[in-house]
This record gives sequence, structure tokens and C-alpha cells, in this order.
Amino acid sequence: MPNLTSAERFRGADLSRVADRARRTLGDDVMILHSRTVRDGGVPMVEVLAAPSYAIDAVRRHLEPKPLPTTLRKADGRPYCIALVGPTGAGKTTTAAKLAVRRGMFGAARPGLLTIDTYRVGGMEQLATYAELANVPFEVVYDAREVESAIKRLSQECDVIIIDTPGRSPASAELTERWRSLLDTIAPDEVHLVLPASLRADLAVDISRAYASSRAHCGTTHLLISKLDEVPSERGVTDLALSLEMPTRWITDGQDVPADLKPGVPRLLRTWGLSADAESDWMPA
Ligand SMILES: Nc1nc2c(ncn2[C@@H]2O[C@H](COP(=O)(O)OP(=O)(O)OP(=O)(O)O)[C@@H](O)[C@H]2O)c(=O)[nH]1
Ligand SMILES: [Mg+2]
Repeated sequence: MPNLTSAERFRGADLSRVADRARRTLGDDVMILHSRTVRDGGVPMVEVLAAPSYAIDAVRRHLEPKPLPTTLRKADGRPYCIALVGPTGAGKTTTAAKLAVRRGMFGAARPGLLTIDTYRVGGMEQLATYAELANVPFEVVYDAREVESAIKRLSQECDVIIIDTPGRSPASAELTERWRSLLDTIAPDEVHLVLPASLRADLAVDISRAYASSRAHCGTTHLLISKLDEVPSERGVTDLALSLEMPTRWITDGQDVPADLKPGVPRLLRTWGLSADAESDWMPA
């Protein structure tokens, strides 16, 4: 697994001397991730965080998802289905709303919403409200027998369907079994595991294992880190993403629907102080 343990901090009186030292230590292909002025015993100094560029490229390759198909609707007319799963309160419903109501999110492809969260009081109303406000088609599915007709109705107007699911409580194994087999019937093209950035790394690994594919159920394909705005330091978030070994298409960093949704890799690289320029190629209006 790639990591940035090869990143090092260098301090000195001026940037060119510090950069020289970084180059001598880490090699000619060194990249300066971040620079700032600090006070060392009252004396102002330049501090840089630097890493060999191969380490950054490796991280990027590891986290970068395959691009979405250029034509989301399948040859048989079925829309592309993207499901969000994850622990209670992780941000699944809010993220589903962000994905579906953001204009141009999927280019010209038209989004729809589907929920199988019929368990939590208010769960489906929350999404229904967003769907109504943004005029996005919305379906609720209670039972495997309803899946086909719900997708058929959505496919009349939508090329991509965002699917919301209930939180998974370890205490209710039977309920979890029910919604997971419902999700299997839908057979989404992508299943994003939504995890809050503040989650402890060991817990994240346990949760991720619980959602991984088993003989009985389809597994997660992507990681979606939510609530980046809630961690005091973002540094560990990319390590968390790397440790779970799944590509990251999107992250969220706030409660605002739909604004607080960003492309995953550029935003994660920024957690190391890398330039935000890479984010400029993202921009549904
Ligand atoms: N700060 C912050 N809050 C968020 C973010 N995403 C969601 N939230 C908030 O987190 C809370 C829970 O969000 P939901 O979308 O309802 O979470 P959920 O995973 O659907 O929850 P369950 O359906 O109960 O499992 C709400 O108050 C959201 O506004 C985020 O990126 N940052
Ligand atoms: Mg929800």
C-alpha cells in the first residue's frame, strides 16, 4: 500500500535553501507539498513538507476510481445504479441528495433517487423532500418484488439512479440481512461505503470488512469519506482511505446540499497541502 511516510519536513532560513536540502535528501523528483513560515525560538523560518513524486503518483493511482462510463444508461435501457451504504448517521441520505440534485453532476445524464430505507422514521421523507424541491424522480422500494417496476418507472426519465439505504446497526442483524438482499436484487453498478472522516482507523477497517462482499451479498466498490469538515486535522483522512484499499470518487465536507460534495482524489491530496488546482477540472455548476 502506498503511503507518504517518505514525506519529510525541512526548515531553513529561505525557501531555495530548504528546497535544495529536500532535493538532496529525497532525490531530484521531489515535490514540495506545502510550505509555510514558522517561528523557531522566535526566529522566522521557512518550513516545507516534501515527498518524492513517485510516492504521490502511487497514492493517486491507488485512490483514483475508473471514470464513470460516458454513456450511463445501459444498452438494454437500464440506468446506471449507484448505492450508498454505511453506518447510521454517516451521511448517506444527505450525500444521495447532493448527488441527485447538483446540476450537471453526471453531465447530460439525468439522475433519479431510490430509497430502500423504509425502516427509519423520517428516512424517506428526508429524501423525498430534496427530490421534490429539485424536481428529481423518486421511488421507494419496500420489497424485492417491487424493484423491477420501480427501476422501470425511473428509467423512463433517468439515466442514473442514486440509491439510499438504511444505517447498519450491529444490533439488528435480521434487518440488515433484509435490506442487503434487497440491494442485491437491485444489483447496483457501484456501492459506495460512506464513512465519516472522524472514524477511528481500526473501526473503519472492521466496518469495511462487514460491508465487503460475502457469498450472500454484493460488496462495496468505492469509499466515500463524509464530514471532512468535522475533523480538526485532515492529514489522517487520506491514510484512512488508503488503508481501506478502495477507490474514492467523492468526499463530502459539509451539510450544504448540494455544495459540499467534492471529487475524492484531488480533495484528499489537498489534505497534505497539495495545491487545490486539481479540483478546478471538476465543476458541474
Ligand atoms: N458536518 C457535516 N455534516 C454532514 C455531512 N454529511 C451529512 N451530514 C450531517 O450528518 C447528519 C446525518 O446525515 P444523514 O444523511 O441523515 O445520515 P445517514 O447516513 O443517512 O443516517 P441514517 O439514515 O440514520 O443511517 C445530518 O445532520 C447531516 O446534515 C458532512 O459532510 N459534514
Ligand atoms: Mg439516511
